Amino acid sequence: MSDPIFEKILIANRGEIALRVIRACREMGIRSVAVHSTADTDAMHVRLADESVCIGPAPSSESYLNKARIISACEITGAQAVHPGYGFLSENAAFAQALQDHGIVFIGPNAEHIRIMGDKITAKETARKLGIPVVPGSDGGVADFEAALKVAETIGYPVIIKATAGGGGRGMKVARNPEELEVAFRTARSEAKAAFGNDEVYMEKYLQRPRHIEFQVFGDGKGKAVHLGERDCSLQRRHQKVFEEAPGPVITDEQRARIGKICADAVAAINYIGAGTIEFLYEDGEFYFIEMNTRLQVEHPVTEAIFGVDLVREQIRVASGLPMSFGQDDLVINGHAIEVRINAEKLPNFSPCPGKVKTFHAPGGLGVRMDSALYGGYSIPPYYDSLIGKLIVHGRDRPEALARLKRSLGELVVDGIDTTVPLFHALLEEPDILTGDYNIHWLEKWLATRFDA
Ligand code: MV4
Repeated sequence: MSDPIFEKILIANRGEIALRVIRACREMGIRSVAVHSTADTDAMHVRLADESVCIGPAPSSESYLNKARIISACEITGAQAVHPGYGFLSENAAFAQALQDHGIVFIGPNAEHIRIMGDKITAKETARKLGIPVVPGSDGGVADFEAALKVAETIGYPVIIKATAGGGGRGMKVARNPEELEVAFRTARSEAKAAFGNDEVYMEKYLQRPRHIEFQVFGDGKGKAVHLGERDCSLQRRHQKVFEEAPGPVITDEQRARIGKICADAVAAINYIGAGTIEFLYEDGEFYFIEMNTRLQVEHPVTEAIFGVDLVREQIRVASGLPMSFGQDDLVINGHAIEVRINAEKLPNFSPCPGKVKTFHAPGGLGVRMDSALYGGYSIPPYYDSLIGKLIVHGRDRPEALARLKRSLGELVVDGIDTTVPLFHALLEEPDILTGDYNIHWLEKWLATRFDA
């Protein structure tokens, strides 16, 4: 093996994340292959890649989610590896396995790690055994209402019932007393069955006002791993993050070092390879594991900003067998970063608003990064996610990052469609946002009082 770096990588994704991966490839001297649906012939990722393959019609199920067509595209173009981005096939264990069976490298964790973390009970059990603090709750699945009552008596009300096959907030029910538990348990079961084809549910103590704090981890697949601190992603609407920042405004250096080491040691112990995120709920100074994501996340740029690392480059390095280019001692936080997600949506209802972009002007200047696949004259197709750009700002401290966010939002021009930009102008007038005093319920409460009162 003279040169372990791949010569050609296929990107099984679209939009800004496809550009993000193409850019890393170009800096590493690796050729890039875009795949696209017939609705994306004019998309920026197709233009920016070295070559492209049309893999099917507009619906994702027939294009970006079609494993066989993506593998065929690898064979046609001679791509040696696939970067899945986020969403689509990024956490699909069968896809990772199928690529391996075809001698193609999946740029991500191995199929077994994806599978373990995709099952929320197995994930929690694995986390607990690895020394990660977890939310008190049932040991595994809860078979019937009688068992649910016993668990609730042990951990105390309120409790939350979650679907084993769920995630992203779907299929959850809260109960504050035994009467509510009966309804919640049966509803959770039947909804889980309908939504995921699996009616297994588990229970946890319900945390009433937590923050969503997630730790970025990275492993070399050979027992070495690091953490890159946390992101606070508490500002969400219907389980969609809208504003993320790093470091977390209320997390201390001591907490970061302690929980970060627990996370890094855990992923090292399982020989985890590549990027991962360990999600916690944080309340009253305590961290409680809820899930692990085995992919690069949408909000990875805030971590890149404060640590000065290129996470996609590292993913490609370790997938090709090279060592990570940094160790824990090299990872020092510099300043503060904030990301806002700009969606093609019309306020106040966040209704998707695809259409033709007349003018697009991205902001710039010191500490400003705009990741977007938009261009003037582009027609946003109605088939995919409404994310059209991420504005990431970096400053020496949080107030500087906030000032830069306000300044750069003012420079951004997206004409022809509605976007969520006005939401961020309004948020930047809120004292709680300026001080960092928010939790997972803050945004929905604020939206309700502002728009529904
Ligand atoms: C919880 C919780 C409170 N207590 N678990 C929602 C998505 C999924 N990842 C986990 N979720 C929650 N789990 C316990 N034991 C509250 C939520 C939750 C939430 C979590 C993170 C970010 C936003 C949220 C919004 C509503 C509920």
